[in-house]
Amino acid sequence: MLTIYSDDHRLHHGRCELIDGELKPCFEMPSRADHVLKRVRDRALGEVREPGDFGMQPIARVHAGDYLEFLEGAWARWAAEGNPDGDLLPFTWPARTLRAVRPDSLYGQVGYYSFDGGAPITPGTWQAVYSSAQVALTGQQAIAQGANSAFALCRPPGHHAAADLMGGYCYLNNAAIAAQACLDQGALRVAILDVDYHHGNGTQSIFYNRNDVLVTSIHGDPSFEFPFFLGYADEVGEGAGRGFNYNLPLAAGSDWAAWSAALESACQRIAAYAPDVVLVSLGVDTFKEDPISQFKLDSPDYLRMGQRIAALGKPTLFIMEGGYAVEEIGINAVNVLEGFQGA
Ligand code: SS9
Ligand code: ZN
Repeated sequence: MLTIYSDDHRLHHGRCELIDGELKPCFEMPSRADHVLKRVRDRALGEVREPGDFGMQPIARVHAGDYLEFLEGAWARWAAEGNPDGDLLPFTWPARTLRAVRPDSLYGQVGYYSFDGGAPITPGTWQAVYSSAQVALTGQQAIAQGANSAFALCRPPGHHAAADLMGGYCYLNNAAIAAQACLDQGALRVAILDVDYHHGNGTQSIFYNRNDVLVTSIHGDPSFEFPFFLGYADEVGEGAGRGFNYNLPLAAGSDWAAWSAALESACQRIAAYAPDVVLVSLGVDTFKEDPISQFKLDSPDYLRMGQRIAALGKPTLFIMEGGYAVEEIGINAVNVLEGFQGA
């Protein structure tokens, strides 16, 4: 299987996140991608290729122009205002009772364009997220040219990013950008299977009123888990999109028995949809040792996950999302790919 990877991910290295009342080093760190790449090479999965550059056009098909302009320019504004020593982080959001009108100030705008305080902007964030989207688009191109599978080793991840919102370590929605590119190049139906431990709220919101992208997601129930405000089973899509969003929230402590039953259900829905291509938002934070998650999958389970996805029999693009048990992230992610290939 072809892997697409860019070193540019290193340019994004947030310093800290607020957790349990303390500032701790960001869980979403560059060594995550290093471990995955090393495992891809150790297992001789296949060629590792640099991304091409498809420019801003395919990104602007998914994200709002004003949001992209903000993201690209935010660090320069932060530095010009004389604050270059720390990451730019939001601390006020247009929540209920406040007006969701974009203010002129940088602090106002960083709150306006985010839904949590988990997406720091650093000097290299824009270049890193731009390249991460190009990694996904290069994987999409390989599939469009006839590959039966590819692995976009994206970092930063993307599934929490909506059309004009960052959050949950995500800035540009790599999976949504790749899905839209498939459609723009002639695919009629794209299915997204989001197996990250967290609900892919950004992906859901981008396609919520559309029937050309089926969004399915298996995740920790938002009644107890981030992102808390989206991801319930009764969110089935709206308008033309009604019936084309399928959430499978699971209880804390879910193991492979519970998880694989949800996977079976998601796969049956995907098969009934008869998509031209399947995009897998591949988070491995479902792992039993993940430091911020509460599922109980074990490393061999990821082989079975890949096997079941392969049984769909569709061209499949895997797009890296979360996974914070850094030592095991490579084993678990590549197990999915090897399970897919060996099936
Ligand atoms: C409190 C914990 C926030 C965000 C998790 C984002 C996962 C992306 N700082 N956790 S896959
Ligand atoms: Zn996650």
